[in-house]
Amino acid sequence: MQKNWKRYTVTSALPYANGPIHIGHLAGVYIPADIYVRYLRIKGKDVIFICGSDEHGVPITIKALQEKVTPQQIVDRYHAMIKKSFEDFGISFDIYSRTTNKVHYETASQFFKTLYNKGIFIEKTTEQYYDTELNQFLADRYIVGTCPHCGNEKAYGDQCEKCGTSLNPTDLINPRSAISGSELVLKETKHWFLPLDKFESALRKWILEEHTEWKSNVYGQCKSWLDMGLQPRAVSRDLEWGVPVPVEGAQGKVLYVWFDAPIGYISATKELSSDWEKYWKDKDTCLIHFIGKDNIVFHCIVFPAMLMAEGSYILPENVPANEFLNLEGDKISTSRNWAVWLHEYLQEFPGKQDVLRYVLTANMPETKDNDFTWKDFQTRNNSELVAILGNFVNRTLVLTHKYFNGSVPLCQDIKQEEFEMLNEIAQIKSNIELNIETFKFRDALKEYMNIARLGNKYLTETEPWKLINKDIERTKAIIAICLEITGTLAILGQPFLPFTSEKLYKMLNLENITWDDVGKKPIFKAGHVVNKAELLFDKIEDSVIEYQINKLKASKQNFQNNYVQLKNNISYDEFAKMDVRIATITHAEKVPKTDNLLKITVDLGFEQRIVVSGVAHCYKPEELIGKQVCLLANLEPRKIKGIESKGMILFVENGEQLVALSPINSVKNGSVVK
Ligand code: B3M
Ligand code: ZN
Repeated sequence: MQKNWKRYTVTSALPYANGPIHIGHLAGVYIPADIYVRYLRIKGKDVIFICGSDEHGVPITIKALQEKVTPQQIVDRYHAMIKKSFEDFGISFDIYSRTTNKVHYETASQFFKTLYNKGIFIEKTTEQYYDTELNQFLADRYIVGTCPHCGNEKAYGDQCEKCGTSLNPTDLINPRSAISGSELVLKETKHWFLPLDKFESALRKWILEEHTEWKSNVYGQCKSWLDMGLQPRAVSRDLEWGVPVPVEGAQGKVLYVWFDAPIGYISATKELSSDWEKYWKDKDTCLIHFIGKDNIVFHCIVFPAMLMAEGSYILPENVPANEFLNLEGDKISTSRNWAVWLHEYLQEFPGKQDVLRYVLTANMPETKDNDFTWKDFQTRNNSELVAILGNFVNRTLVLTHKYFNGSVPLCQDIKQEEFEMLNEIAQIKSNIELNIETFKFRDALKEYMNIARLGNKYLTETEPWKLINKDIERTKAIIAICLEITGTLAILGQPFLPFTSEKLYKMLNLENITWDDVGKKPIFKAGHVVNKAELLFDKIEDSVIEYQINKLKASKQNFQNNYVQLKNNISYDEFAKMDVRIATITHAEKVPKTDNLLKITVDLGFEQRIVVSGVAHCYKPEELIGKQVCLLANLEPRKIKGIESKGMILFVENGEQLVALSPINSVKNGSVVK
């Protein structure tokens, strides 16, 4: 440990609550952070481990629009799912919060107001595209048009995904709304800008001079951002979903998600501890941000500039960002379902969290992108975890029970080379410590496994089974030494393999021994009784791996057949909440001043309902009269163009067309769809 810090605040990037998490998240951010924090705790440090769901931002509102639900419903679904996945994998946060919490709104608003009142922001009025049908400004991602570089007609306002050019919305030819399809008009709008240029020299000094020890991938990216020169950056957006801008004249404007999200670390700390300020304002606190490389600019430039501007906060001591993990040679992609989702992994490999933690640590993309393959997963499980670590522990415990009834023998006959081996293990422990403290987790894990390799080699070479009947003292010494090594593996394995360590502690009846004791005093006293061996790891067969590889191929195929991806499983209880009824359409008319909306009256038997549906491009009003349709009758009513729409008529997507769903026989209105 470098400076003797009084305490540690460790944060890990707040995952967007718009989808489940996958192995890339674990390898990039959450396993390194968890190893580091578990180590600090074992060393007796005062440390808090902070995370939570990032619940604002355009991707969430896009998903809500796609699914015709509210953004809150999206974040509620995925916040719960993500939180459970982290718990299942032993990512040991002290708090996993969320940025739609009240305390976050208060904290983010107050932070903005402090900067606003200090006159930090530049207020600028610019022209932005406005959707006259929806009556709202559109974020870049909601604007589509023709790319001026390659002619792609579905380029977005921030980037053309075909040729990769980054764009401004005003670069697009024939820009239109990606939501309503309507033409757009340019309208003036005011936003607040953080003058990053004003903090450029302070940031340059802080990073390039005072933190030359940062990882080269982080240091290098910061240097190139600083060398390009920093520009003022808008910290507000014309959106409904987000933390409202807390000043006069900011109606319909929210904080830019990357302004509010990092403040989520602070608000989560407030939730965790009334003593939160010492973790964010005391110079003796070491603040560490674990993130992926795509978040470096926000954690090393934007957020530190915000903290400098506010004036009372400490700055991060280190930001050990990892690179990306690929999957079977291809980028992990949510939209292409090219991922290993944590919730699915646990269904298919129950109880094997540590196998995945081990493989992802061994392949951690610490300095460059790396690849996860199912073959490597199987090989590391079978030839490292089973054949080395599991095998050594198992043989040691089996022999201890076979020769000494499970009791640790008195060891009186240690040879010089055995002392040397135990010293080598003590040295390995120091290497593990140094590697963890300098964020080299792959190397730390390799060192850890060298202890198991040494144990395995020692047991194989000394062959106690050949000595037991002719030299009991030597047999006692060998078994006692193997138990010491097994105990060392239990204690030093805690940051990496928490589930396995817990099993080992139970098998060895380990207690009252600390990390620091290892290598300084014997772990076991003669006569200590250990329990029977349990299998720590079992072999993974080829068929299991083939299934996983075929599953990935199928999702690639699926995507290529452009089936709409299946949504995540829901419970029967969730399905049962929906109340779908049969109703007859008795009247339909176009909604004035709209291209695609019909105001439809349906007869539910027990009542008449008005529903607004976007199907004018598929049906003339008169075509619908008398038709029986399926109505989601208990959907929260919504105001659409001033009309209260109560429910949703179900249509099937058929390419660009929408086809009404109708029972094949006519039934009584109000009948329940099961
Ligand atoms: N929500 C995650 C990402 O960019 C982003 C991190 C916020 S940390 C304050 O994938
Ligand atoms: Zn293009």
